[in-house]
Amino acid sequence: MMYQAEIEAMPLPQLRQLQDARLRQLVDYLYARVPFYRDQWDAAGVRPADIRGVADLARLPFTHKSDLRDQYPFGLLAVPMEEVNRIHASSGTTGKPTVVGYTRADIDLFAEVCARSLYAAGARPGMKLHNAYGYGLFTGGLGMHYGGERLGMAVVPVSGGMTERQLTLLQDFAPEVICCTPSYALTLAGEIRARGIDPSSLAVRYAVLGAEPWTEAVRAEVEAGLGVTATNIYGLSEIIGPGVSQEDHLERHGSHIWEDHFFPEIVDPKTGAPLPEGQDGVLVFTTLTKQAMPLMRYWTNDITHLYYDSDARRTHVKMGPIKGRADDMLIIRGVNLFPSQVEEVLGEVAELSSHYQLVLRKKGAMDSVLVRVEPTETVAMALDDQAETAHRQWAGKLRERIKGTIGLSMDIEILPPGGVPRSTGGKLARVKDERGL
Ligand code: DLL
Repeated sequence: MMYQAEIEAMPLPQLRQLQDARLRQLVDYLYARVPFYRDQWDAAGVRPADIRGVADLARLPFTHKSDLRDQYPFGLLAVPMEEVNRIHASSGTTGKPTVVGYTRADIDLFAEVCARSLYAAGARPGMKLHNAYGYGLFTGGLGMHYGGERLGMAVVPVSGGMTERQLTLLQDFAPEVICCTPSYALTLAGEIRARGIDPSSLAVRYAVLGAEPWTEAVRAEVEAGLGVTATNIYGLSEIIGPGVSQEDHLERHGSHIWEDHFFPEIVDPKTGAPLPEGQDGVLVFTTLTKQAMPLMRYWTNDITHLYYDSDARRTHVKMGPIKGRADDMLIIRGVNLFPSQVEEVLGEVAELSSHYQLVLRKKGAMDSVLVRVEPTETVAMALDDQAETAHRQWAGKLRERIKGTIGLSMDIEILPPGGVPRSTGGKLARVKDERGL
């Protein structure tokens, strides 16, 4: 499976026709098969025939994560269990996990969009894929595994963790492509450096990073530290897993949403009203071709914007980086704060690395934010006895920039290299809440 121009570069009017036809089928399918949707649409006074195409989508209610929880575990399945081939689940921070079922055709689709994504990331048939996403209920491991196989790669199912062994395999198996979380790519880059391994001695050339938000500063650090071109892959279990959108390795600006299968909308986080191209809001997806558990207007909670890029080699709409999740948003002394905003500012202070942690505390009645950061190793090594002065300077610089761009005064703590918690393979929690709420 290679680049499919007839799909990926399909003229937009044709793409809309395809989406409209698929949506009409989906509406009939869900209405006939899933009581949750039938009841929801009946209550909203919308009949399947009212939905003639994606332009009518806004007439239908959203599906929220809470709906998946209410229907736990299998209430949203549109097929009998005999037709289900696989079940994944994502563990929320609270309560029951979110369950997703796949038919054989869904698994096939999952492999296809992951193969398409890997190809866009630079992977080619015949290359080896070091797959360091976790295997298990998490969709990252198995999703990328099937995608790599579909593309014709030799997949090494490493899974997360056991960094020592990962380094051995990277050296000995000489994979050209690695996929993992961006925070774990930083861990690997740090360990490679600590062992004095020259990144250019490794065969790895492409890194496909996702499952958590990351920034251009992290990209630069991973690219230098591993000797790769790093691209973004986005997805979520409810929609399918990884492979919902992917950056092109030559463009590296915005991730194409594979909208022949996943129709995106951006809506106002408060009112749910559709927002125009370019405006930040909540990303909402409708799965156009899934069988086992198709979702209508699924509210992802992820904040980003959509845009069409006429310079791109593909026509499918692009999404910007995820700014944060609507439920990650902190309100500190009345100011809305996404952790990623701090990460952005951090990227502007050259002496400091991309590793950071936010600690929330109470200072009297007020919330305070402590930013824990560390200098890059090169900078730290060159310091000698000047450390204290340098630390004070960097802390001052960072504090000022944060105040200037975000509008909040934060406390800064500079730790020695390695002082900030590292990813061990899974998703990394950047915020430590010590407020005891
Ligand atoms: O994280 C699927 C995945 C696996 C994507 C491997 C990419 C690579 P969930 O565990 O259900 O699925 O978590 C989905 O993770 O709603 C976002 O908040 C976040 N997320 C995923 N990819 C990105 C990304 C997988 N590239 C949730 N940038 C999503 C920012 C991401 N956030």
